[in-house]
Amino acid sequence: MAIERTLSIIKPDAVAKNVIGQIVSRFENAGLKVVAARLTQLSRAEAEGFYAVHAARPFFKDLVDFMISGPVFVQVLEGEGAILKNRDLMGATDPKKAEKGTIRADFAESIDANAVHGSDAAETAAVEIAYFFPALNVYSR
Ligand code: IDP
Repeated sequence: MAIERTLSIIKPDAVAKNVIGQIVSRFENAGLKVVAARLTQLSRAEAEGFYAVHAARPFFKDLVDFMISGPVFVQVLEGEGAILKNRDLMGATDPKKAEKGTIRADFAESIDANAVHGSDAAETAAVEIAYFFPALNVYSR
């Protein structure tokens, strides 16, 4: 399988719970490397831009309000099949439906506050990584 990069966000609910390290450990234990990372407070415009694909959805305003409710930890993960591996580690969007042992099953409360974001395909990963990290801030090894 090819070495890929994917964008991961630890959302405000998980940052507030002080579980950044526990979540990053799961990625590292699964063979993914953190090659860029930043704790940041998104502006409304940044959150709206990031989730622009969902702009017409009924939950868009709540999603943006939630994403700017506190700091988020944005990171680029690199490894074999990183995009799908990250999605598997995350679990389903709705934590009630997420498989046992996944990040969302263990750390998320609801479909709104669901602990993590992960790119869903190679094309979106490229766009999302570029959105948060200029190439010079990515450290492969
Ligand atoms: P994903 O994060 O699992 O890729 P998406 O369908 O891309 O899921 O949705 C983006 C985010 O929007 C979700 O993580 C969740 O926080 C929020 N969301 C998705 N569907 C709903 C919903 O039906 N109600 C409320 N929030 C939702």
